[in-house]
Amino acid sequence: CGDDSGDAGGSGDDQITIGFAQVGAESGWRTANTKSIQESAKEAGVELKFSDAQGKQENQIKAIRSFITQRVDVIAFSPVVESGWDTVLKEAQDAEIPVILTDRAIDSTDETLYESFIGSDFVLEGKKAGEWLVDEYQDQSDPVNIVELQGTPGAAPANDRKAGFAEVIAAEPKFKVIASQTGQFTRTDGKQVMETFLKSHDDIDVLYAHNDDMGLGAIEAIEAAGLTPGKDIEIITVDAVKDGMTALSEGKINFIVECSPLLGPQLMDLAKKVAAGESVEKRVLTEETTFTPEQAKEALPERKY
Ligand code: GYE
Repeated sequence: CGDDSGDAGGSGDDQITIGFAQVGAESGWRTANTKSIQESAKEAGVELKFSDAQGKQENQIKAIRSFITQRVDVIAFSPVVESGWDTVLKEAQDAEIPVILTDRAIDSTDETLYESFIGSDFVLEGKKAGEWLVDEYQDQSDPVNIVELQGTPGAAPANDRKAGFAEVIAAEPKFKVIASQTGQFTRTDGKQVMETFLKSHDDIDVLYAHNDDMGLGAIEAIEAAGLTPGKDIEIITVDAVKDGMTALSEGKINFIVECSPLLGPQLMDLAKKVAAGESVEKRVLTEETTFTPEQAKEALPERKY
């Protein structure tokens, strides 16, 4: 595309170019999300310029600036963290390139900086995790000691999953979060941080991990400490990727709140509309469910990611 020096990106036909700045490859969720975006771009006949920021905001900002220079039709990205986007998004706006937030939100007060935000309600996910816990321990009056593995500091899903969970369990003082630290949404950090939790606390009842990968890493640490995950320590995670669902079906995880990474088809749809100057919904919510071990067993054979 773009042999005409006058119009590098927005050619007259309906082929559009999307510049997508991805967070990185920190988790199974992210891998499935990348695959969904790449495959659906191909299916939709969209040219995709894909950049992997390796977890760094500065790399995402660089990628967005390069998409502006290349004059793509639409910029989409999944913000590593919530804050610090106004300047670069203003640059996109000045260049008249529409932006679609994918998966994660930003905390800017200027809503004109993006056309649409497609993704999950992370506060709701945290609440669902909390509600399961309240129900699970309804007959117990003794304290319930919880440790929490948070996602990437400053990321919307980390902030919101923490907040939603905290709000629900605050209703009952028996629930105590005795330790809460980031595990960066990765298996390695999840394992490492769980090891330190286990060293400083011998009374952990529950682990709440903001994603499956950290939960899976923590399971290794729990087993290495001679404890049984899912029994000695009950585990709640978020995402419901295949490895998480497998651990759930084996009873090593007790409950998973689903967060769908399959945002590709909807993103292509939105991008085409936005590029054609059509108005789109400012907020597109992903539909999600929750899984118990029995439900995981049933869902696993059909699970695509
Ligand atoms: O839950 C986690 C990933 O932003 C919803 O990022 C996404 C989160 C997902 O690394 O596994």
